[in-house]
Amino acid sequence: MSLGTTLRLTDGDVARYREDGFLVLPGAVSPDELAELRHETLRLCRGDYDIPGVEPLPEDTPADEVLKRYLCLHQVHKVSPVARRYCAHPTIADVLSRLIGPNVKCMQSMLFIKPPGFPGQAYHQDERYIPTEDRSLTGAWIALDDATVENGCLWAIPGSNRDGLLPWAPHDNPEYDFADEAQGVPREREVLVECSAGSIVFFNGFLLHSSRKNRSLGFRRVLVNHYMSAESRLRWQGREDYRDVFIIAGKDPHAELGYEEIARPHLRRSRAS
Ligand SMILES: O=C(O)CCC(=O)C(=O)O
Repeated sequence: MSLGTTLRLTDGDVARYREDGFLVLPGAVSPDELAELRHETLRLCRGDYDIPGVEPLPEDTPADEVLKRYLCLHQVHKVSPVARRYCAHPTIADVLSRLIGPNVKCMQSMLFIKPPGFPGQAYHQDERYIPTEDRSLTGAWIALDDATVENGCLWAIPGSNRDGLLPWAPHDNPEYDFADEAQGVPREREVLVECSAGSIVFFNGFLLHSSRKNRSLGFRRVLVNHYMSAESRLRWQGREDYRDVFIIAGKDPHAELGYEEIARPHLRRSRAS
């Protein structure tokens, strides 16, 4: 399926993004595209692709049985051509050319399933994990289900994108999975980021954001991909310049360096409850 219409940002959208550090674009993914992404989520969780730890199940296994096993699969675009195609969705490419610059590369995909009772993510800043040299890290969070307070939507601290990185520390809060928690989060500024299925939430790598446990009876599926300026190198995963990247807008000014195969799909460690 070729991917759909392009939603363009207004100057006001861009100004709001610079101010708040995130932007919700409703209706960015069409109903047909959503159906394709949900079907691919099922295939990935059923073990149709080779992902360590994902035990293959028969094709006629009910969807709920297939999906209830995992919180999140990392780097799914390395095995799923569908996920790879959606990393470069025309709307994402167009929006990121406005938010980041003309040349944009992608280095990561994560498919959250978040079954009922599964935990959220403690407050964090993505640049802590994927440090760019030019603050250009940006997430595109594609909602495959309505994201609500009940099922564990995003929460964010608007404006935190304009500050630096906070220190972080381990926590034992069962609301969240095992990843560390930012310290000194100004929770009095916290806002809820609810959105409908088909929305894309774009967010800056310095934005403090979190999500809570899924207290609903359904899944909260999201494909979230990370991008940065192709001008800058990426010191990541022990590399001086991580080159397991692909261009989704413009060109690669450093194409002569070539590309590597480094990332492998894997399961995220989680506490289910
Ligand atoms: O979707 C979630 O629950 C958290 C996503 C997130 O924290 C991220 O993509 O950085």
